[in-house]
Amino acid sequence: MIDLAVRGVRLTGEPDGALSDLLVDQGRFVAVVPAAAGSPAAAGGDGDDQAPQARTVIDARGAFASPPYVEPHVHLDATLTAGEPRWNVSGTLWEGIACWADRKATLSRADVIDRATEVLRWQVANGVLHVRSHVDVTDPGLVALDALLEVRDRVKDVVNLQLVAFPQEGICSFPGGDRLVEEAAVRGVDVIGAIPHFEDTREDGVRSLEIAVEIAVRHGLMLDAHCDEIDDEQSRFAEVLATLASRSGLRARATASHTTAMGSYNAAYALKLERILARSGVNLVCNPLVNLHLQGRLDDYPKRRGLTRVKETLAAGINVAFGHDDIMDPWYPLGTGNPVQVAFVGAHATQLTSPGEVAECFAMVTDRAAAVLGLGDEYGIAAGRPASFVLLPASGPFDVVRRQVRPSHVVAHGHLVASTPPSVTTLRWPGRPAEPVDFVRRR
Ligand code: 17E
Ligand code: FE2
Repeated sequence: MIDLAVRGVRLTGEPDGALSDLLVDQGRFVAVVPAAAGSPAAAGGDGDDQAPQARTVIDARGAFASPPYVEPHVHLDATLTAGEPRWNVSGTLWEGIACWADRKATLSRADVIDRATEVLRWQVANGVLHVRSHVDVTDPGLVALDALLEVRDRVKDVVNLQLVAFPQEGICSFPGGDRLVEEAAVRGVDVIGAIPHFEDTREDGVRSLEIAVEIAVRHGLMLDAHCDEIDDEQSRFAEVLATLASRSGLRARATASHTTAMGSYNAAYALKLERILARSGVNLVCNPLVNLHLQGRLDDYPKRRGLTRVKETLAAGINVAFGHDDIMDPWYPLGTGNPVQVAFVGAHATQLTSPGEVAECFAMVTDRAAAVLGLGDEYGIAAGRPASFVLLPASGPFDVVRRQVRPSHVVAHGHLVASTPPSVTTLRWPGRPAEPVDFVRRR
């Protein structure tokens, strides 16, 4: 008797109609097998003999089973503070940082725990079971850091939370910035951050990356820097990050987030940079919702999109993921923490719109984001791995993104943690009987 059997799922890459069963025990997949004939076998039920008995059976009815969504970039310390103490009227990154500095002064541990937990609940309901959150450590009290360390522990049975020591106001430009990042490493963050384009000088920007890499290596941590998040084509810290990642050995354990200036570089420099990035093995994270909103604010027309070069960097063999970045905070007033919206908008914004490219956008919120977090064998649908997955009533990744399909089931370590019944729209077309519409093209 095993804990859970999921009967009749479609796995990515399988030919149409080939269904599988997922067998789960003690929180891990024990086998992924061709679907057993006959109806689902519940404990004590009358299923066929070859199918092992399970305490719980989910009849997937041909739903697409995917590893869970992975959120590679969000700011849970600031989430749900939009409008506090004032709204970001200009819509720039810089006014957002100023609004946040005011709000940061009023933070309490309970306030951070309450907001972060609320958004993690939304994320899990959307099928996200791995989250990398930045937390601003340019606060001598480290209030948000201590709160999120507690949240990380409280939620660990459901969602795997990685924390990045993010020096929002700079490592060199903020008094004691380097000591605060070091202290965050000692208190137990998973990843070291930086923000070189915000430092007062180019030299401080370079120095801040050197400090961040040194702390990461010394503590055995990963690195994820906000890097070149500005419409200034002169902002060129990605080359520094990639080179330090190569020389320090961090490589794929390092990530350059945002890199929006890449959308403004000339072609000659972009080609040079793509080679440096590819050789280094670093990851990129593009945040299409937020950078479409923040960037280009000072442009007349034509207005830049303000995103990194996603299509070109993917083609150069660089791992790129999509992140949400913000959910209702000083930098972005919208959002529900749903990665399918990120993939959908990302497809448009980066012009990844052929069927294969739309499927790639799905990978950028699942497998590619998992690689950013370094999840390795702790991610994916295969025997021995954690039984964490989503069922999507869709034919595959392209269909999920096109129709913005919600997961019907979210399973974390073998436990059903969220379920969504299908929503049905009934069309009453003149002269026809009332009929359901699901936006699937069948002819
Ligand atoms: N801080 C920053 O520097 N950049 C961002 N996109 C956000 C916070 C959300
Ligand atoms: Fe960010």
